Amino acid sequence: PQVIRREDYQPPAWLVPEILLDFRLGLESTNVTARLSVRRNPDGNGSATLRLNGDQISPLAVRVDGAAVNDWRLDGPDLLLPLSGESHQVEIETHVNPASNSQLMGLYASHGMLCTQCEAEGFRRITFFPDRPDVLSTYRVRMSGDKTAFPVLLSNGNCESQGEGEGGTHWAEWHDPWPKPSYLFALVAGDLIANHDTFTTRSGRTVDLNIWVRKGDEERTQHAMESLKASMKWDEEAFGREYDLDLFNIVAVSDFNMGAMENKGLNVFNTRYVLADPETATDADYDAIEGVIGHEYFHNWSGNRVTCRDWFQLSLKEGFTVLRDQMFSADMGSSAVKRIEDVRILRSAQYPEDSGPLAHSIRPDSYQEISNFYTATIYNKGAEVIRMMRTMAGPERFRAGTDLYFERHDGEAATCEDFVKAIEDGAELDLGQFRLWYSQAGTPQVAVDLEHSGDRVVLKLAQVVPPTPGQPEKQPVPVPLKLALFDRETGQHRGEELVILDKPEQTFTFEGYPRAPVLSINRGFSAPVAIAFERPAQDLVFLAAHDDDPFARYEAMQSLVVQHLIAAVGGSLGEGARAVERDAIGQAFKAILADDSLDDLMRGELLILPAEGYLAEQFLVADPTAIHAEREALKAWLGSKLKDSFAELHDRVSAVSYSRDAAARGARKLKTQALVYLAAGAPADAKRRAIEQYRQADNMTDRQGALMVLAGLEGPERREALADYHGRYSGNALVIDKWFSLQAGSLHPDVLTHVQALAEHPDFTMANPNRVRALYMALAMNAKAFHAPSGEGYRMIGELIRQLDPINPQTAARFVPSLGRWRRIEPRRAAMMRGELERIAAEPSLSRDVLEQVTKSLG
Ligand code: BAL
Ligand code: ZN
Repeated sequence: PQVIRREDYQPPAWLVPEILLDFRLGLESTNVTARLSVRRNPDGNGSATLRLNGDQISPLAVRVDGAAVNDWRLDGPDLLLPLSGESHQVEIETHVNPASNSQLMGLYASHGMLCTQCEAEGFRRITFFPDRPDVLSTYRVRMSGDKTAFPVLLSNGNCESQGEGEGGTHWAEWHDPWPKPSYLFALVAGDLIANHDTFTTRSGRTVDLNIWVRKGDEERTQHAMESLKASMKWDEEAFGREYDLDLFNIVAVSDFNMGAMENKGLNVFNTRYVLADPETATDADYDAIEGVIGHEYFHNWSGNRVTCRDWFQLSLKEGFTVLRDQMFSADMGSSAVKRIEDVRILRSAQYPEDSGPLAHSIRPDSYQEISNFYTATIYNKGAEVIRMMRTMAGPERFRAGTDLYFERHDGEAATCEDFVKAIEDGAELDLGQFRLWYSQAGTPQVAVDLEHSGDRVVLKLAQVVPPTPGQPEKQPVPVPLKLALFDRETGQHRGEELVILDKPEQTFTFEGYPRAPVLSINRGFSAPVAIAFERPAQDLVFLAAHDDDPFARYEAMQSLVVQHLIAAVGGSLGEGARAVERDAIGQAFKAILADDSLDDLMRGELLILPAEGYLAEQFLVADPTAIHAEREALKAWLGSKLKDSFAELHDRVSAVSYSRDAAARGARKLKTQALVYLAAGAPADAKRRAIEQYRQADNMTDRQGALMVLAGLEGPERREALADYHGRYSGNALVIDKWFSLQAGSLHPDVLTHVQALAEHPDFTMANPNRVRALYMALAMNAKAFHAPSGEGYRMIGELIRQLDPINPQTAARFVPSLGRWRRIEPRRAAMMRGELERIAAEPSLSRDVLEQVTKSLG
């Protein structure tokens, strides 16, 4: 397969300032005529040949300046057209069958509607075009189709005219005044209904807002609409960015590869990030909707007005936009809890990527299939890297930097380097060495040592950036670390400091400390690094109780538990030491349960045990069964030791009635957490409570929490609750997705048998990515089932990848990393995981998506 390299970038030889698209729509047959105004690029290589990318399409007709031509040729999937002059009108006709498009890239059919997904390279499955993000065009789109099947016809920009056609058809013409790359093109046609509202921008313009859904779903769009209006207001205030069209449309689609897509003026969303009401959506669903609506809206500036020069710059728009959506959600709710959640995602999804065979820097150097690079590294580590610039500059200077970035590059296809330079100039920050964060992969490891003598504290820091595939040697990066030194008697510190570790080893000295202080470091998670700091459990207990930085408090709890579980799994813990350490953890839990100064949302964070994936990361070679067993044993010990406290907690929060305010959401979070600990330590009481919680539930958070606990237990109550839930919500695809996930992700010993049966269930389909992920991603993330000693979990995921690849390669490839971590798993299982990858690699025709991931994972 061809490897695309960043260093090979060449400006396009031809530009396309304008394009006119004419769609004659049909579910099984759509004809597309594209008229391109092309102009030779003065900065291009002067080639007289216009290269138009295609993918599984063929030209029905090619015309240049109105005359049919036949001197074009195909170069693989691309069309090459010789052109003699400086500018021409090129017209091409193509034909597509949306109903047979199971890849869900390009133009496809979903439940009788037509929609598009073009990022990254889907536009070339619709028509021939220079399908690269640095070719910006203004779009006029005409579409016509059956009025009954497609009463609503949408594209980017504004609808300029519409009318009736012959034979029960109608048509509409849309115009988007803002030049954009082809990946931001969108078209939707279907029988949809809108939740309509308006937003008045800070300059006084009224923007029409529509959220389009299938009939019957409109009642569940209000939260999305509120989130959209809040996003529009927030971007004006936080980044000075105002919306730039008179219309903003969102369409919800149930068959969708991604979460959502930021097409200019016409965002297309996976239904799961639009539809919510208390009966069917959990609090986490509500939060996710707010975050994704914000994310896509914020792309209007960070992505659309300033786009990417090439796909190696993907983090330019994604990292920055994730940071913006994180800041937005933090401002809308609890910033402390949001920060903790963001770090948890980074550690569970990105750290394993950074230490595995698919590790890549946030600005990669090469790829085979760009769809494989929509990763936690590009998105979440990308956001952390930009967040570090903000930490070093401070909010005001950072804002000056982003203002300068938007001003300099508005209307352009920019690079990550352009962004860094704008922040450097606007925020007056030297980012010379900092650029290494863009080019080097791997999570920096920072070793911490603290010495105290007399009045002096000496902090010794050392960093190593570990080798990653293709990058054996690394240089030290600047690591901004916020820290505080606590007096262990008063529980106070003298103010937070920011130190920058930018050498392999560095020492920082602090005077005036007659008592050895307790160090709180990487406060607020100021740098995306792994800290190694061995210290007494009592210091962690102290910070868990006293740290005034909420993230640091959470981190102290996590470290306390991680230190204990590493020792327990490693077999280095005698019974005496185990009892002492468990006691320290139990004391810390008790203090958190009793601390009146905590709100329940934050209390919930402090009571979460570190994820198994994060624990596995602490070992060079992990034994997932041992990690699972020790973690469950600790959970059971806590559940039994503190059963009265958890029962009391469950009683207290069960009395709080449903509302969307923070107190009630905190109560619901703790309700299920208390159940989870009780299920591990006092199962009979937990079962009774879970049944009661399920029966009394007037919202999905409570019902799902109870069902999750019941799904892990034996007995008829489990079957009854699962059957009740399925019957209650049959027909609601998003809730049935949860029904699949809960079973595949459960603690029940027979999960693998359940998953096998669920794959045969009439509600299961390989055609819907949400349903596939609901069943199989839940299994791949269920460490106990996935890593079952028989290897059956690996076989099921391997078989899924082989079966799904011909249907939807993009989604299939997302499952490869779970098997790809074989080198970090104990040898017997590693051999079985590797065996599955080899079986996939032996398939006669693999997609580029899966082939790239499998080859790199085996390499
Ligand atoms: N651009 C793809 C979807 C997203 O990140 O918003
Ligand atoms: Zn995005």
